[in-house]
Amino acid sequence: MELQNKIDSTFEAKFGGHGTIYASAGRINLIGEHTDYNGGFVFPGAIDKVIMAEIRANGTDKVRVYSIDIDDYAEFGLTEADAPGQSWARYIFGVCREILKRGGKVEGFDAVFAGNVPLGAGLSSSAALESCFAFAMNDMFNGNSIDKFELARIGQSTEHNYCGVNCGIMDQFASVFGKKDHLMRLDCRSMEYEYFPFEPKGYSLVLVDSVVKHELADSPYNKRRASCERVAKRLGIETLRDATMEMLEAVKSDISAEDYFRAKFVIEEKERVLTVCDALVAGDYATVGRCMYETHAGLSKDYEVSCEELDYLNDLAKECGVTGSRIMGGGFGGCTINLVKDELLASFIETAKARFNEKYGHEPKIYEVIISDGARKIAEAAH
Ligand code: GAF
Repeated sequence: MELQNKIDSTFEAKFGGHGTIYASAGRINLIGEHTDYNGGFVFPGAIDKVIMAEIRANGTDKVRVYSIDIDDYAEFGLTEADAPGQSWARYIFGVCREILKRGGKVEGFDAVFAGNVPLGAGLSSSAALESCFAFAMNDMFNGNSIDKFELARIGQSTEHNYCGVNCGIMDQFASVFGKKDHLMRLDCRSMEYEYFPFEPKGYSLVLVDSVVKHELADSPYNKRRASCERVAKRLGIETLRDATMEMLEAVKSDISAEDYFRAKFVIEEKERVLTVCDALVAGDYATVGRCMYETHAGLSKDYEVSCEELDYLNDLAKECGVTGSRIMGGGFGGCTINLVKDELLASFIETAKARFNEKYGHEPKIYEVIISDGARKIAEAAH
């Protein structure tokens, strides 16, 4: 309620009156990293941390938007030439443009937004922002005629065309389709998905945020994707979804060592998602946890998207007897996701904080994972 009240009073102060309030969620991913753009499986869930926006049509062809968290204001038109300079505003501009390009309708509006999805933690604050505005534009100007998958694609295309990240569909899918107490297994080739109840008995999921973000030059995320696409091309297949280790070994001498290890990780990871889904249904948390550690090792050694701080957090988890732990999201900083027996939770958190602080001079942030709903309307304009 606190977030909603802050947004509502700021909207009133900036624009007068009230708009309609929408929200969309950040996400966790239990397993299936860097598999989405390879046509593989992912297993995310939306969380209780959101980006929330109050929005009202203003009868012009201009968008006027204020970000409370950044304390910055942007104003832009809706043609391609009107792209705003601020990077945060390009997410909103991109969503509007992608809807218009698809033949949808967007008119001028006033908006105020804020959120509690930690930035740079790998919890997809940008997908939450895109999904919040895509959902709102659909409701306000398109009579909810755009289907949910298209809303997710609008967010993804925004990343590709306006933010320079060639991401897969996982984050926007999770943000739009999230359902309280459920994880979702998505097949990123067929786009079939299934909800899995997530109520681990005797275990908790906890995120340990290193609060480091290694901004690496030359877009390492896009480079990982390019490696995978090169190997798929060499194998004569559309995506690595159809690759096996035997196929990869057969071309090993024709591809770079780097590309080989990238593809090896993806081939192994897509199998792990299926193993984890089955194990979860069977209540076999030991297998879930083992796969999480394997994913971390692969992301660190083969895919090379971890960093010293996250490897250290992973080692700490192992040392504390945590059932499963791994870096989560795109990598290069952010947090680990940990599956912890309830009786170990307090001591693990205490140890992780103290030891990380000793080594890196600051405590990691801890977030308990609460699986929640995705994009939604919070309150009508006349609230
Ligand atoms: C980022 C991307 F946006 C996702 O599409 C996905 O590839 C993820 O990294 C890695 O699994 O969050």
